[in-house]
Amino acid sequence: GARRYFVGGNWKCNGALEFNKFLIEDVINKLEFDPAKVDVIVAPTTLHIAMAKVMVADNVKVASQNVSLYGTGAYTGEIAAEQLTDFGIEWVIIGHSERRALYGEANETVGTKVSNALEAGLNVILCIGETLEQRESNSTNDVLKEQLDACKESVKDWSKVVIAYEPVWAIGTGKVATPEQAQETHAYIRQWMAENVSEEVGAATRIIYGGSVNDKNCGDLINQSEIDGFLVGGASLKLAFQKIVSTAS
Ligand code: G2H
Repeated sequence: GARRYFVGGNWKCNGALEFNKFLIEDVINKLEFDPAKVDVIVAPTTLHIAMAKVMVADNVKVASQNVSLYGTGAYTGEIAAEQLTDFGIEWVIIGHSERRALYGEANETVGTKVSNALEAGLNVILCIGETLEQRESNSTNDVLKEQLDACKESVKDWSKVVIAYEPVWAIGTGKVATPEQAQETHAYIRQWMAENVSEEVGAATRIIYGGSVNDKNCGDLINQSEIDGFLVGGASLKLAFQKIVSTAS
């Protein structure tokens, strides 16, 4: 496609020293891809970022799954954006539906995190998506619009942002969006960008799909013109990740 593909592995709260060693040595470091055609990112737990950073091959970047809403200071348990950049981390996932649903991250919080992360020099994987109830009541585009509107003022340079469309009903459920559903929704997101930012930015921004992507369904999804890659959860913990990356390269 016109845009460089992007595949992220979101390990969520999975992994341990032995398992990560296997995953990095036998899956990640054996990936075959052309870095000119696809960006490959892995996001271990915060605890395991350091080990992953030392161990992964040069062509793979390590991302954080989250970032503090605040800077450095008296914020027990948090990691600030400038600490991630200081550590050499280039990417952060913000607004994942699990953080929105389980940790109360509202749209405004996501917007502030995006702003802080970009100001600190991080690149952002911004996650948006609707619930099943919202899809069934035909409010998908309204929900996405609200999520995007909340980040509009946060972003000065959209080349630092990848949008991950992750329908909540497809996350970890084995119920993947059809290629047509994803294509249609990605097209709406691109339309939002054209109307709210510019045509050029709309055409250039990577929009990736997430939600039960695996080695079986990735081929049909990547064939859609609006799908620029994937954010992969469960399947990023398996050999299947190799197939997914090679499909998008
Ligand atoms: C969606 C995705 C990764 P999974 O959350 O962000 O996870 O592929 O397990 O649905």
